[in-house]
Amino acid sequence: MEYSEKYLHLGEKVDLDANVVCVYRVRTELPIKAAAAAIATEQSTGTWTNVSTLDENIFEAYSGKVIDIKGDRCTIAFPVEDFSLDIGGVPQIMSVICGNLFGLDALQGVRLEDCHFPKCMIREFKGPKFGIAGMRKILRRPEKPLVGTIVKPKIGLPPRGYHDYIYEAGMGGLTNGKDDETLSNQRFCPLEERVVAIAEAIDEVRQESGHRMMHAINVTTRGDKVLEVAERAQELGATELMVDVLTAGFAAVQVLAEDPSIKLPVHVHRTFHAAFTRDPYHGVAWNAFTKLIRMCGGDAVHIGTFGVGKMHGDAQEDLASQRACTEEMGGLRPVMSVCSGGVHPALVGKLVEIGGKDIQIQAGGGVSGHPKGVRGGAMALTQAVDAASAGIPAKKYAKDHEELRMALEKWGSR
Ligand code: RUB
Repeated sequence: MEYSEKYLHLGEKVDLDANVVCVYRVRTELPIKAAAAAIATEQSTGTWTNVSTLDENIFEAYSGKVIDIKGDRCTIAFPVEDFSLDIGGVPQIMSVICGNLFGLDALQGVRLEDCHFPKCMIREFKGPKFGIAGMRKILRRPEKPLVGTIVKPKIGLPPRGYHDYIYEAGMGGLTNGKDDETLSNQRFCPLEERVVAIAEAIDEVRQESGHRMMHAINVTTRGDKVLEVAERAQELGATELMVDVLTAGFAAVQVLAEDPSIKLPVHVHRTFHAAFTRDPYHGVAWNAFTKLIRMCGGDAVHIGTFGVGKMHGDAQEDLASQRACTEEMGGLRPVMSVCSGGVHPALVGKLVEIGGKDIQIQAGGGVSGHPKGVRGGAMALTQAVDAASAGIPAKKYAKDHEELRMALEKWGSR
């Protein structure tokens, strides 16, 4: 293989308004400069050998440039002209910044750790319609973390079961409910009937207690159908939509966020992500994809539980994803970070301590596994969030909050 030194521009200043800048962690037996040049080459103007058709003008205008190397990390700038947003969009961005490079035989591992997009590209995306502020407004919950549940069991309940679960959850104080990622339109729970049942439950909660709630209906499906399914769900009373972004594709989020017919927040689940986020030496860090989801218009995005829940995770990585949700990004609205996976009331204090109040804390088993059922579990989780928001340790708050006390007794030592 012939890696051209021409792709090395170490120390050169790069125009952040005219380049997509990516950081890769590389594991290789090659000299790191050669490995970095190999990535820049493969992802822009080159291939494994010099080609007679690459003239200087093309090289100058479109080649990726290695601008920094620190330890096993290299930074590569790709000119905006390498990207095609009208036709291409996020799939084309991915083909450049996280495409063939993963398969290069000369690298034992490579991981996209972060990426920066110039304003001129971000401007081409609308971003979230609601985001943190919009969701808080709908729910009349200006400050405290949103507190939600994933209906369990994951599959099997009929529509009436969803009604009863969400009614109990709402009466227990939860602001959010959601379908699980494997639930769709199975025979035991047709989507349309589920939407209606859940809408009824949310209305009943509001009429009886004044409490507002939303529930994300999983509309993940083949690309040419997602808008149709979402429109139907909305028509029947859905209050929020959910998409599994990695199995459906980024375009599924984007169409729901950008199509004027859809007037609901979009909850973005990330089932499948650990196949490429878990290995620290190979794959993609979630914060990089979080930026793309924000550009596509996700209103709430799973970011993990800062290492405290059931899913493998790391506080620093999840904080980086949370920053990707909220940091200034070409004027796009900040996105709600969703902390989910093995969450229960005893973990809430830690989640708020690490992630602050702009998070959606949600629990499936940590609600419906409560000794007093869904309502008791919802009350316990709500009490835990109230305690953490007021800076009161859960154990202290539990002294005069029975549901929280029972939850801590069941799960507190885990
Ligand atoms: C939650 C659950 C969610 C995961 C996804 O159920 O199974 O799908 O949170 O994890 P429970 P992530 O609360 O019973 O564990 O957000 O890391 O993708």
